[in-house]
Parts: sequence; structure tokens; C-alpha cells
Amino acid sequence: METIDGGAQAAARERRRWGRALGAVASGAIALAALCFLGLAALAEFDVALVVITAVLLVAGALAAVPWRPAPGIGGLIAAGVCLGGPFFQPFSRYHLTHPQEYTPFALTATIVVAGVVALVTGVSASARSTRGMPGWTAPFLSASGGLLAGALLIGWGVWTTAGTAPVGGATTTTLAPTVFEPTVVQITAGSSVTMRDQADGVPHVLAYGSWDEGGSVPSTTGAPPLEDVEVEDGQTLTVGPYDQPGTYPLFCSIHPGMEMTVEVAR
Ligand SMILES: [Cu+2]
Repeated sequence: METIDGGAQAAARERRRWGRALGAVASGAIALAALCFLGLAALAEFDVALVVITAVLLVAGALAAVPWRPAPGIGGLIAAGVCLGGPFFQPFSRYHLTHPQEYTPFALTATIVVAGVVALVTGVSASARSTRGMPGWTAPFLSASGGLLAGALLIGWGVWTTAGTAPVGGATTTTLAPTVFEPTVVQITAGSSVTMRDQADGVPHVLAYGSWDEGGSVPSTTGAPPLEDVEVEDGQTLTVGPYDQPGTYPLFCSIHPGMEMTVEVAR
């Protein structure tokens, strides 16, 4: 009897040991996701929702490292809800995952998704401890996740550098994507107007003359049609014009840092 009990105890110790190791992996993945959310928050001028998500993830990450059997699983589930809920329910996350042209938010969002999957799988299995030793899939799964993320970041980087930042000229219409105008330069002739179409992704924009570089100060726009804090959302189309005076008019969205464009009016 004694040897059987001793064996059972050793097996239980072994399960606790690898359970904690996987919990530590989950905790690290959640901390990485929290860091990425902090980066997104910084890009959005510390948007309250993103700061709150960062805080929730820090708590979940700490929880995953607690040596109490259900803790890593709970931490992993919270992290998965936050990290994977975005791409499924937030048009903003989906947009960034499919637009590596805006590389920083793309890289942060892609890392969040992979970290969320890793946290879920490792956290839940750390709590389940259903095998005697560390599950055999652990190493291949972690390498595959790392490889997938590295591949996505590399391909995205390639798209970013080749698609480049060169503005597309010649358009008289621009689209309002979540954080950018597409294209960023609109060329028209004097007397015509500019059409701005919201992408209907649930992200509102507030448009005015000015640019982020100039701290939002309004440049001289004498002769330009008025545009002062005009809100556009839900697929609305806004026509600004006509522009009667030739010139270059900088325009920006006052709630999305870096979102700016110019209207070039030729004779
Ligand atoms: Cu905007």
C-alpha cells in the first residue's frame, strides 16, 4: 500500500510541477498581450477602454501564475475572451488584422490574437492536468504559434514596406477607414468638391482643417468650404466643396492620432 500511495503522491507532484510550468507560459502570453494592448492604447491617446483591457489582462496574467489549480484556466479564459473577442466582434480589430499597411497596429493586433490562443490552451490544460506528464503537444504547439506569429509579422512587414506610404493621387473621393484616409491625397480642380465616404465599420470620425503635426492648429483655409468638427459615421457620405481657390488644404480627424490627408486644388 505504501508504495502505491508513494507512487500516487509522486504522480500528483509531477502533475503540479508541469501544471505550474504551463501556467507560467500562460501568464507570460497574457503579459505579452497586455503589453500590446498598452501599445494600442498609446496609439489611441490612452483610450479608456484600451487602458481598462490592459489592466484586466494584467490581473488575468497574475492569476495564471497563482499556484491554485483552477487559476491558470480562469486566467486563460479571461485572456481569450479579451484577445480573441476583439477580432470576432470588433470591426476595428478585424480592420487592423487585414491592413498591414498600418504596420504598428497590425503587429500589435496579430500578437494579441496569437497570445490569446496560447494563453487559452496552456492555461486550461494547466488547470486540467489530464495527463501524467507535460502533454506531448506542448513544444510543437508553442513553436507553431511562435512561427505563425513570426511569419505573419514578416509578411505584414513585407506588405508594409512594398505597398509603401506613397499616397495615391488623382482621386476625388476618399474613404474613412478606422484610423486613416484612403487615399491620403485627393486632387481636384478648382470648382469641384471632395467626397468622403465612411467605411461603415462603427468607428466615427470628427473632421476639420489642420494636421496632427501642427498639433491640430487650423491653417489658413481662406477660400475653402467650411469644415469644422464635422462628425461622420455609419457609412455616411460627406461632400466638402466646392473648392474655388487653388491651393493645398490639410485635413485631419481630431479623434484619431495621425489620421490626416490633403486636398490639392489645381486651377
Ligand atoms: Cu477618425
